[in-house]
Amino acid sequence: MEPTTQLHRTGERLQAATAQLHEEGWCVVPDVLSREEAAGVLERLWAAAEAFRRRGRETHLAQLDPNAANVRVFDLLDLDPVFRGLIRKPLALDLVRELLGAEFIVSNFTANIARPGSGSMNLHSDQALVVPEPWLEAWSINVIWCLTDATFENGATLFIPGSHKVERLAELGPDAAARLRPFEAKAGSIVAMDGRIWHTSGANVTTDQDRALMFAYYTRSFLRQQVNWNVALSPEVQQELDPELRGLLGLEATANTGLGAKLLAANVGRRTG
Ligand SMILES: O=C(O)CCC(=O)C(=O)O
Repeated sequence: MEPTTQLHRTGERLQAATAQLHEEGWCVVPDVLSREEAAGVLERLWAAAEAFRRRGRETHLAQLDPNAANVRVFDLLDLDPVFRGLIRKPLALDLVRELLGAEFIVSNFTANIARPGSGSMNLHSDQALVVPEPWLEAWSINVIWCLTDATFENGATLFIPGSHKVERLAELGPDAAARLRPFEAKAGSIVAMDGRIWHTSGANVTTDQDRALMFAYYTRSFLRQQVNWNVALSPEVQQELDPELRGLLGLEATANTGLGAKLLAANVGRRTG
């Protein structure tokens, strides 16, 4: 295929994906990484999990997962530059910008490897974790990096279609769990999920397949991040960050001034004289 045709097709695919993100609250973009690249990142993730444990941190969190078959890795951005590359991947940032607008920051970046025998966590929306109801607009988005295939059997994330329209907890209804559907995607795909979508991890009922996903969580820049990057990133890592990444992490000296700047520009009710 001619490179321009290929670009055109990629553009069309992305347009369809972003339209779906707006309408349905989620979309899957395949082949963001090749299978080989995804396998390479997965190798680095396992190394990061080891390094995380060497820091004395647990990869099983009983408050999140029913057993140790879920391997949780936090501190990704501190542990390996490969993750600092993924968090700012232009295509991921395009999807974020599409939903949240130009002003957003990185709230968190974590991994959950669901190994055979792992079970589901509690149903939640990521926006509900950081903003009290009502949830009227998309103020957050999760970009899920699939490092392995994600299937219903190996524990793909389960979500409730249409739940980005849920404004209050009481609207979820008693049959919420019965409405769950899997986000199935190939290794190397991105699943972009509006922060208001209600979801949970699936149970991995296979005997021999890991399901490895990484969750890059971005919010509007007026929301407090889940992680305080000033503390979570070592001084050495902070030293190497360029201004763009510092800005994305909310590490520049200025914070939470975006809405003020817009208000000033609107020049509302200025006294004349
Ligand atoms: O691992 C999954 O599929 C979902 C994880 C999740 O929603 C979370 O950790 O908040």
